[in-house]
Amino acid sequence: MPNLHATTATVEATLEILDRDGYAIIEGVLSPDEVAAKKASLREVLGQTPGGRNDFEGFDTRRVYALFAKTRAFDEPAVHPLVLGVLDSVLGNYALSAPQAIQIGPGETAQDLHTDDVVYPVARPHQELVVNTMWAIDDFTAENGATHVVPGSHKWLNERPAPGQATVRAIMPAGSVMIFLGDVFHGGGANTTDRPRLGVIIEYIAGWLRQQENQYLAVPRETVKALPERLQRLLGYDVFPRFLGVVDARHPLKVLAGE
Ligand SMILES: O=C(O)CCC(=O)C(=O)O
Repeated sequence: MPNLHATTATVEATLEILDRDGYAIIEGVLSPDEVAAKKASLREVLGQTPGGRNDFEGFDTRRVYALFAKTRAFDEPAVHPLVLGVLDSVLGNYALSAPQAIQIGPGETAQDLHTDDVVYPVARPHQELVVNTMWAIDDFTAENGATHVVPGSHKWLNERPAPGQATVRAIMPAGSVMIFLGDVFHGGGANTTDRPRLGVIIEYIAGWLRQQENQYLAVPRETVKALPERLQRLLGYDVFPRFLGVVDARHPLKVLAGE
């Protein structure tokens, strides 16, 4: 299946592919200038970020957690209309979970195949709980660690990836986004090149779930106050009808604004 392109991709076409394969790639969402600016915004913070602490994080991989505290470069991608159109349909009401930049360094080995909704102790099959987006800030190639995906595995019940499981690779030029369901098996690829591969994951969860990263502590309140309301809500300053998330019986946006 060829990748979609931002000039012609629709929410409906993306949903159809997501339903069938568990992931969909849309090329050309960010311009080369936007990609360069986003990469530049992460350069310094990546320089101060150590390698991973275990095999899953990747010893040769740098992960920038608490992303929305550290750069404003992903505020717009987080609310991209095509992505939100898909989220409206798949999750309905949603919040950001664990946004992070992932720079897979030379020499990194392939990550174990996993699902992102595994953090929630809910038996399969279940309604969609998580939708993730991987923004390619470098070209993703088979050699530099393009994400492995097991197409259709979002429909598995008890099946798990076999040793040597066949996968497809999320090969995509910088500026693309891969949208993938929380129950599809995937994992970062090995990087056999001499250059790092940078991607940014912006992950969303159903609005009634606990965010994987505690955004109330991850992003300083003064930073949140300066953000557009849509992003404030996505960071968790919202109410899932009717009462989830209230503060002293008030809407968190009002409390945030000091009203
Ligand atoms: O970096 C990638 O390609 C995927 C990483 C991933 O799935 C994860 O860290 O959970």
